[in-house]
Amino acid sequence: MADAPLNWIAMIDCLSRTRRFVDPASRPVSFAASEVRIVRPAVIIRACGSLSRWRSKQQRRHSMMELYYGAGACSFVPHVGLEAIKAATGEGFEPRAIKLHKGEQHSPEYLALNPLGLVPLLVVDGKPLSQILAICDYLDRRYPQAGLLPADPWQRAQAMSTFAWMNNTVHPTFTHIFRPGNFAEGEAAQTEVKRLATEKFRGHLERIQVMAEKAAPFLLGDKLSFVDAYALVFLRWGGLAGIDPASLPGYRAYVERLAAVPPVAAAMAREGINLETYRK
Ligand SMILES: N[C@@H](CCC(=O)N[C@@H](CS)C(=O)NCC(=O)O)C(=O)O
Repeated sequence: MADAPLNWIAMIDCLSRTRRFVDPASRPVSFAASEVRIVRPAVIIRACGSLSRWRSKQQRRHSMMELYYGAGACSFVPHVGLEAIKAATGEGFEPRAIKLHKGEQHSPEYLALNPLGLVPLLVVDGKPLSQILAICDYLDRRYPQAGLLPADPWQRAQAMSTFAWMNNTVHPTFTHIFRPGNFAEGEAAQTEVKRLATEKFRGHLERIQVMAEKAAPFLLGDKLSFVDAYALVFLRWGGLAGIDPASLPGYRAYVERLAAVPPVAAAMAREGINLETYRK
């Protein structure tokens, strides 16, 4: 086949951006018109293909996501989200375990990243983002193809309403059980805080059970979402608070199904957690 006439300026521009052809450390290349050879289209196509592969690799390299999480903590919610994103898009993340029981969240290195001393923390290209709702909103907007929140504005608002209730009501109720010392002084007062919070927490779990009994198969319908991951966390926490999951059979059956869904199972395996947390 005869060589086709080509726009050689576009070709040189394309090639000069491709590492395979030009050493990035070298000075900019200049060409005299007489030095330019006409090249077959196939060569150009190969060069541009390799340029675009190199660019995607650079983009991935420049878009590193790290998740700081504690095993069994609320950070499980974005953890499941990131596993779902990995399954849907191939985009990976770096998991960074923080041992909450050893107080690693209060280390100077971690406080430099998150002065709140809490997990989860998502670090994107070195920039930290805290708060579950903000992290999950960011992940969903960046990777809508993972379907972690509904696209329809009204359905999304309904989902956010449940998600916000979980984050601002159910979650802090458990904090009163787990860390009563943050809310009252003296043993008797703390025991009372714990007792009252456990009662309220059970009420919240009963409300989630009503939702779980309608799950089809997930709380928001046919797609796994952040609220499913939160629901699993709460049933596990309930067990730690002495709430027998057998007393919430609809909720337990839904969580058992959920635990087998690949992104959920992957996050559980990494965190080394299971559903057997109940103790009297
Ligand atoms: N409002 C925060 C709550 C985060 C939070 O309470 N994280 C807990 C784990 S579930 C934590 O890091 N606790 C560490 C500590 O209390 O020292 C969010 O939405 O991210």
